[in-house]
Amino acid sequence: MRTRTVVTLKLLLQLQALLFLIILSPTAISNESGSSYIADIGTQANLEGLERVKQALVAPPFLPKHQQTYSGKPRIIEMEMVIEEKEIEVETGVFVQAMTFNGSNPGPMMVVHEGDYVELTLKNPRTNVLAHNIDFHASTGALGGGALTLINPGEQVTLRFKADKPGTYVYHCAPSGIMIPYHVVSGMYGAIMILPKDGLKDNKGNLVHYDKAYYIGEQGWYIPQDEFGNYIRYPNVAAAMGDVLKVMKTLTPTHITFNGSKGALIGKNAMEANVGETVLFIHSQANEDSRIHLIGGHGDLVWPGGSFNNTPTVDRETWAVNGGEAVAALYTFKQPGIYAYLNHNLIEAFMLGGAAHVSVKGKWNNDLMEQVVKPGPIKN
Ligand SMILES: [Cu+2]
Repeated sequence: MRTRTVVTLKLLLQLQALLFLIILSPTAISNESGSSYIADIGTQANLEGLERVKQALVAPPFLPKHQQTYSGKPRIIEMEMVIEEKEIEVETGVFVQAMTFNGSNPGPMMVVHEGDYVELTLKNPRTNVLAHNIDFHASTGALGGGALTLINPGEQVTLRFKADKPGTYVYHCAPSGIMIPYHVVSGMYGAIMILPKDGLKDNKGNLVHYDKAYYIGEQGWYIPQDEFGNYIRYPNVAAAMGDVLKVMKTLTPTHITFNGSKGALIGKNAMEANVGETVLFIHSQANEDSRIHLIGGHGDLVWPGGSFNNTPTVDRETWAVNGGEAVAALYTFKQPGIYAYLNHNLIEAFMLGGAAHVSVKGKWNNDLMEQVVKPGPIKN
């Protein structure tokens, strides 16, 4: 019975995928092999003489190896991601049927330079149940590439787009209709950083360099509960869908995670830095709004909306990350200790899980702060 439901759903989704191509993408037509392409091309890409470079993607919070400045000709940066529908334990004993790019939540951070071409091969293994695609907020046209990348289980597709807007941008799955929020709040998003060729600049136009960079993907999960309040576990993303959509409609997440599970970046998995080091934090939220605060520190430079063409704002206490964007913030640590990096809706941070730690080593600076008298009884 369950198998039949899944198969029927699969067929429905494939039909939906076909309708999506016809309705939402009037310029996308199918050739004989069934793949889609854009008709009536006005400008052809000229890739002659451009170097091809493969980028090995890594799981967040880490970034792939990259140069902070690059003065050569644009390159074609080849990447590959495999879509994985999988179960994730968001907190001890609480499971979700997640959808992921490359098996991590969030998907990997990509790093290229302004003017480069991103050439992504996306694979949807036969073991998955649903059709998926990718919408790059950094790209231009065809629903951010979504109209050209919809693939059923057992298919792969390759998309190329020009990274012409420097900044940090979300990418996410966007199949069609209600599937868009379902896939995104099931974890199917990540981010790309497009660095200016001459590097990041402060508010006065001076070059800035970072010693470390971390990528944090925040998201709300909407996990159904049974009549006794126990979280329900499902066999796959199709079986979970009806109940999860009901919880999604309340707009009230049951869990908020920084990188896939409560405490994923806490304790031995805390982000690390040394006093004197400059750290770039890239924070994305693909659905809900957030407001990021580093307790005991600041955002020395924060690029509004994640665009590196904006002059960074300085000395921020808290900065907005709107649903659907990635924002970069730079901070040079001046004191050692454990810093909480969190969503400053403190209910979301401390009761739902939206928090991480940065463990900073080094020498304390009494000039910046000192406990002058230890706690003790009140004296008259
Ligand atoms: Cu998807």
